Amino acid sequence: MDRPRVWRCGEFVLDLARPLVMGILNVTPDSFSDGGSYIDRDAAVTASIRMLADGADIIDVGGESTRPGAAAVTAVQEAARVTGVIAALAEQGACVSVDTRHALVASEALSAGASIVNDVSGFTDPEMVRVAAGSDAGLVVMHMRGEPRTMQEAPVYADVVAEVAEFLSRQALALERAGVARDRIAIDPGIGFGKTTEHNLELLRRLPELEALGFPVLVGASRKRFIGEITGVTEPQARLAGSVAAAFEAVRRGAAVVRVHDVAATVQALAMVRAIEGEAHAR
Ligand code: HH2
Repeated sequence: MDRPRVWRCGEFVLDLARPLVMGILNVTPDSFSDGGSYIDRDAAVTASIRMLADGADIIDVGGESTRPGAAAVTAVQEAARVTGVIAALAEQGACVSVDTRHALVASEALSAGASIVNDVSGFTDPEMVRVAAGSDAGLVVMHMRGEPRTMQEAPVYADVVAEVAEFLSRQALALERAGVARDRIAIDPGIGFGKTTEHNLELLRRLPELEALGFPVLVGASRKRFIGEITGVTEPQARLAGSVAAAFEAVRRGAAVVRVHDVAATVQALAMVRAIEGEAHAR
């Protein structure tokens, strides 16, 4: 299957000739690595503008922590957290993604100017599919085993890559059947969502098998627990080098988009890699 050249996300046609960087903005009080910092709207907007200046292509705004064991918030609370920030960023011309599992939040975020719906439950909710089909937004279909609260309870797979690939192609097909154009869909193995360290490593190692499904592949490994387990670095903010290495290896194996906390360092690393590989220096 040909590698997709663009990812259509609302008014944005994102060129996939070089890897894209999605900067993470958590407007939550309890996210695992930066929770609490951006609960204030102005601080959230300032942090996002910084990420854009550092070279982020997309800002992913989330109002619910999906960290293992995180407490649930209502969709109304979640929408209230994200819509103001999304509107402010969209007004600045940014390509904004909303990280949500809730159709109500997705719908309000799109009205506020979001161009992408990033659904960690992989569009398994028919209401979410309906919202997606009624928009022209880009969509991220992510694989998660179970629920955030329980997902790390001894996940078992016969073949993690085959099971993730099967789920992602099934969900992408369901979106296409609902009327979503294929070039709006990206897929994501969901690093850390109901997976052990070994599962995460295998997914990264065998990423070309997901790329072969013919959709842009998004990978979010930044600061995650498996990096801590491998390196012994317990503080998420101190996992920069491990996160950059994971982003680099993901891109080398075909990832089209990397979702990261540390935009400047990731952009710098990817620019070096491209230059050494002989591609244009400019990003
Ligand atoms: N990971 C997290 C949240 N959303 N979305 C996609 N598409 N892929 C991911 O790997 C992914 C995601 C978890 O990280 P983070 O947002 O930093 O933390 P929290 O879940 O605590 O908000």
